[in-house]
Amino acid sequence: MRTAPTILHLDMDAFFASAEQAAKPSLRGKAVVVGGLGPRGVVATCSYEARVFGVHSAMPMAQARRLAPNAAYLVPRFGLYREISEQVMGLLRELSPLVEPLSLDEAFVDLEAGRTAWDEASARLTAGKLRADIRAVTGLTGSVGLAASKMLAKIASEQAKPDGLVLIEPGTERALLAPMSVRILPGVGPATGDHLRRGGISTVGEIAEAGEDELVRLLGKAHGGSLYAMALARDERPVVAERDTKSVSVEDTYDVDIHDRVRVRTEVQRLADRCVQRLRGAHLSGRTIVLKVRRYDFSTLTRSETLRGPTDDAAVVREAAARLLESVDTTGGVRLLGVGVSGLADYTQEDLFAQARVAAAEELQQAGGAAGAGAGAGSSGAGQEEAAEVVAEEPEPVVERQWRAGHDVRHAEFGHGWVQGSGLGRVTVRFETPGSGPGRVRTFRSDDSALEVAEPLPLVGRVPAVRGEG
Ligand code: DCP
Ligand code: MG
Repeated sequence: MRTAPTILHLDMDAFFASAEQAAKPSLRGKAVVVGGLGPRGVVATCSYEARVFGVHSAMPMAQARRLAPNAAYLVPRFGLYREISEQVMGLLRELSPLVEPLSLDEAFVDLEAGRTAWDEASARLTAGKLRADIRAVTGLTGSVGLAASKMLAKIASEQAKPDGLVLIEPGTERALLAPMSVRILPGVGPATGDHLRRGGISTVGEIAEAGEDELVRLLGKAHGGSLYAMALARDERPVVAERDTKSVSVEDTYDVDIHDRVRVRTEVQRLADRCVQRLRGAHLSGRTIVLKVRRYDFSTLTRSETLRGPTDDAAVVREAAARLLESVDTTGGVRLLGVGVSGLADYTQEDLFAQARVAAAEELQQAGGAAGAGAGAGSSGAGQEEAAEVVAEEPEPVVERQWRAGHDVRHAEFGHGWVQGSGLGRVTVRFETPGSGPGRVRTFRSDDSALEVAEPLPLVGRVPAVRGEG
């Protein structure tokens, strides 16, 4: 096992609920419950303010409503959470090629492999900067654990919650674990926990005292043996990057739509360069170049081109992105641009530039309305498949008049807001945005033609360079 606390575990705080609070100023500091609102709905998560009442993930929504009748109840907006998750994972990938996401809001990072930390001091510094960056880029807080193993890093981030950083010094692990419940160990669920308790073992220290033979007797060779090792804080599991299923991509949302075609081209070049920087930072190369364009009306197109071999050459990526852009009409204005590389390999070949240009097999496709291009695209090959995957990931936004609690709307006169409630032919809207103060509530007829469904706004104002243009 390593001797420095260079494995980092990040877990965002009350993730879905925090995203909703960031989007809706009137809910900050308030009890917010996100989940299914139908009769059989369950709580996905809730804000820390709601946890005080005993509400928690996976609880039936009806029970949550009894415990916290005055909380705000919202349905999840996965598109928004996925975008934030991509921003967070992007920041993690800047720290190391070894990033292992566990869910939308949680990942392990091997800082040593990224040479961003090698001892306690550098690990603390890197983690502190990461937390500040996450806050600046997403507007949300995440908690970070640092330790010499995955198990301890995860325990540390749990202790750090909310909005904290905990480092477990190598050498202190066993003393720290000893009084804790066996349930803290990975792989110990309620059933194993009960089984151990019947065998007279309820703390991690008691596992260590019982000895390996006793554990194997109770739980069998594989499970018993591995639990005994974990109890002694022996956890050699490496951080495993999911590079085969991921792509490296960067994107920017512009405060003001870009209309100037020359400006769009320049932005695409800049994004291509940034994407290559990130690719190289991760010691990767990729075969498929993906361009993503979200237009003024939120229609989102992806175009991709698959080269014969992988590249990490900025000129190749720039040229491919520019070629892809030529097939996209941007006259109405562009609000988001992205460049990604997928089909990743962890080697590069110097001479691919010439080869790639000659061999470039252009595969264009249009994924109307699909967002999230460049992320999650498969590595296996044809651009066609990737487009299909992107479409499946995020279906076209529903354009029917369906006022879902928590979703964004736009009113011709009052501007951007969100649905606070609806029913009996009425819809109540609170008019506020991530950057505004708490807003006013107004009620409309649910068939009011001045009201339309809107996309989530970015939680943090971005790209100062573009401000004031367009
Ligand atoms: N989630 C879900 N259903 C669950 C658990 C979680 O839909 N049973 C979703 C909602 C959470 C997100 O996954 O916001 C992340 O899960 P976490 O367990 O990390 O919980 P939170 O981030 O909400 O809170 P915490 O601060 O405890 O991490
Ligand atoms: Mg979390």
